[in-house]
Amino acid sequence: MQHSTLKALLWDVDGTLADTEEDGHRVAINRAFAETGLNWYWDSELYRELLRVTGGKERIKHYIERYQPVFDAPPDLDGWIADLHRLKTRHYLEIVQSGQLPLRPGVKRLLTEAHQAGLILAIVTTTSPENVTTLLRQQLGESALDWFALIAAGDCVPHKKPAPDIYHYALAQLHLSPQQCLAIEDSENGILAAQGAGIATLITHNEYTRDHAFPGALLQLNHLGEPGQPFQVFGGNAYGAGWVDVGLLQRLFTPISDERL
Ligand code: XBP
Ligand code: MG
Repeated sequence: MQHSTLKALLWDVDGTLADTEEDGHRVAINRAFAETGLNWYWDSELYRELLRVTGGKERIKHYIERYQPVFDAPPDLDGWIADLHRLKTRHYLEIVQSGQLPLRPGVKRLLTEAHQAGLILAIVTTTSPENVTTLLRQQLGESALDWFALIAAGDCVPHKKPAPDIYHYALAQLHLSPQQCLAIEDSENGILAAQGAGIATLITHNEYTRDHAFPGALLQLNHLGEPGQPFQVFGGNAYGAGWVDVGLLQRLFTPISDERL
């Protein structure tokens, strides 16, 4: 087993940093549908299924193909979807800027502690870049953006999660090996992407992803915990801890060695 020191935390955004899907992305896309004069509506039950497709544009296209087969699609459907998605993103940014999407338990504490401990911090997400910077600015303040060595987001790679592309891109940009990194994710697509790049992964599931499968997760929790608000363990060994701090991450950190891939 090749042993490396933990050098970097690679953070997913939606469902991990904050519960952005139910009251953020889902509300925003429904507002975009309404503003465009479409009678489409994604309730929570349908959205749970649609979340299996990552990427807002890809999700809209999947919805049309699967649920609106008789939709009179414009000649340039991809261009039309891109315009609709830009409208959705505008609504989403308004929701983020209103402060309605707080960081999940333990996120601000662990980001701060990891930054102070000298760990490299990076964002590795399927969502659009402006969604990330706006959420970080709103919830952590302008200066916190400097904590992140990289924001790898959205269309910067051809294939979104569960493909490992975005994680490979992040490793290349950071000049790090997978054995030096730990990913923090919330979904099956997320862990498949991270582990596909050989990166050990800690899961904090949410109401949308609690029934997903997380094969090989270092730890599966309901959130990162706070002193006085302990996490619940759903998989792995947390050594009796009640919240995730740098010390626990270093104790947990077991790089995925080649023989485990
Ligand atoms: C989650 C996603 C994103 C969001 C919507 O990304 O799949 O597509 O649902 O954002 P992650 P966009 O969990 O990797 O952060 O509409 O900007 O794609
Ligand atoms: Mg996610």
